[in-house]
Amino acid sequence: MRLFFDDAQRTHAPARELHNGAFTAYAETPARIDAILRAIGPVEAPEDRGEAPILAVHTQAYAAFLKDAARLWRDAGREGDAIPYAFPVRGRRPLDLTRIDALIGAHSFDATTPITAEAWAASYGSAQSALAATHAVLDGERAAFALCRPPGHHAGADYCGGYCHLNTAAIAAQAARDAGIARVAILDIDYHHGNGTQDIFAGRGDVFYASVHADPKTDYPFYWGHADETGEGEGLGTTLNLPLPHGTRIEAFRAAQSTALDAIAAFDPGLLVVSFGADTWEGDPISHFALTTPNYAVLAADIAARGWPSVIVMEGGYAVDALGHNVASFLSGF
Ligand code: OKP
Ligand code: ZN
Repeated sequence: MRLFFDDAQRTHAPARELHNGAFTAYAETPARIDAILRAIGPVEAPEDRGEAPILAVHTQAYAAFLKDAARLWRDAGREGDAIPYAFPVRGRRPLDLTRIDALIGAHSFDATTPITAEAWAASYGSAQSALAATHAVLDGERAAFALCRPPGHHAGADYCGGYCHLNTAAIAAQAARDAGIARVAILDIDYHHGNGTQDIFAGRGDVFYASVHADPKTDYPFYWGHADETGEGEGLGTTLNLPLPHGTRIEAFRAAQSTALDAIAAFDPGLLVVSFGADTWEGDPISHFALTTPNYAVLAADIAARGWPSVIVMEGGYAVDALGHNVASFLSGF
């Protein structure tokens, strides 16, 4: 399997995040990259396909904000990473605001996603890795893996959150659409619901989004991922949410994934994007499922058995010592 990663993806390294009312060490560290690389072996650097495939998903204003935020933060006399504190909860409308605190709140849905000076370059590399894997599959590979970090599935068209800036799964899916694949499906098996991916495609009938995740009644991101969210307008019926309780083990997870795969099969996609998170592992420090390392090969084999050309993008997984083994197990199942 071809594997893609860009060294620029290492550079984004926030110092701290707001967690349960206190600043703690940022969980989504560059060390995650080395853990995965040690386990999966040599990777290819992606070709640079420019900003167009990113702007096919994200707004120009949001991209400009990601590039500018750290400089605006410094210009305001601040040190460290840019962090929002005010959010336009009651309706978002196009106000011409320029103060950093107004911009960052308008382009964020949480306070746990600091914007560093390197956030754009690292996320741009992550997006290019996803695009390289997508084009490898479009060119005939059965499956390809993008070591995306920062992750992507919480990022919407014009907002960041959940350690994510650019939605790599959405960028991959849209690139496949733009290459002529009529129907694309996204299977999200990270522990957390991929609210950004859902938002991006909720109103579209050409991209199916299915997610197996921790119940948002108990887990972040709380406001998305409930079972009654099934899409809107032309996209009605092409969103499927399968929330599961704390303590979920392989039997229940595998059954839910089968339900998602059956729904995707009925949609009959020409290409599958898998948002893979290893934060469903039993020892993950911020999550509460109980999958084991060998379980990932089983889940991947179930996906591969469906026969769709598949692009795998990395999402979460925060138990750094086990992360590489969990990713290697998953890829072995393909
Ligand atoms: C990103 B991905 C609250 C912790 C929540 C954000 C989690 C983002 C997960 N105390 N922090 O889906 O793995
Ligand atoms: Zn996650």
